[in-house]
Amino acid sequence: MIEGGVDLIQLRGKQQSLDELVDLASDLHKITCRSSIPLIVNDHAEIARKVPVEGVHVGQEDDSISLAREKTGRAIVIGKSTHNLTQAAGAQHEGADYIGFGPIFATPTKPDYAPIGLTEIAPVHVDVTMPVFCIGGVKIDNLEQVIAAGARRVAIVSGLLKAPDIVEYARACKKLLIADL
Ligand code: 3NM
Repeated sequence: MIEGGVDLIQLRGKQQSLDELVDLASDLHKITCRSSIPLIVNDHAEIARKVPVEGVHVGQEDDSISLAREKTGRAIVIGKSTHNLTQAAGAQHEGADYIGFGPIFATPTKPDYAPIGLTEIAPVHVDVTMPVFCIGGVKIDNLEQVIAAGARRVAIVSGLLKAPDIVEYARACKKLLIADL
């Protein structure tokens, strides 16, 4: 992914224990820091006390931004998942550094959430000033559509992980995103 040009990486391991995630974060950080790619850990702010990750990501049901900041004990990027315009504005008010916004399309990676579609992508960029990462079912095949709807940044999970050639897939996605800047 790094070779293909991703700008940051999030470690998301819903099935892993905290100890396993600490070990994974530590191993991953040795790789990401060589390329100055920020590593963000999902859900567990306390990992940031043990591993020098650059950020923590929380969901709507997880710690508040301020509690997550407190748990890390240091200056760090904190992002939040949001699923509608109200939550996006709320995350900005709460002091998030960036938001995830989605799921844009239905996705088996997050099966319990109804897709929000493309229509709120442009409005969310008007409502909030921090970076917005559109997420959920985003793939190389629909990326141009997502960009045309107003997205500047995307987070891709299964598209990348299932790609026959991850480097080329990341590179192709990056090319489409950069072309639109
Ligand atoms: N969060 P894929 S959608 C982890 O909407 C995650 O907050 C979402 O995976 C949200 O690229 C999602 O495989 C899954 O669809 C993204």
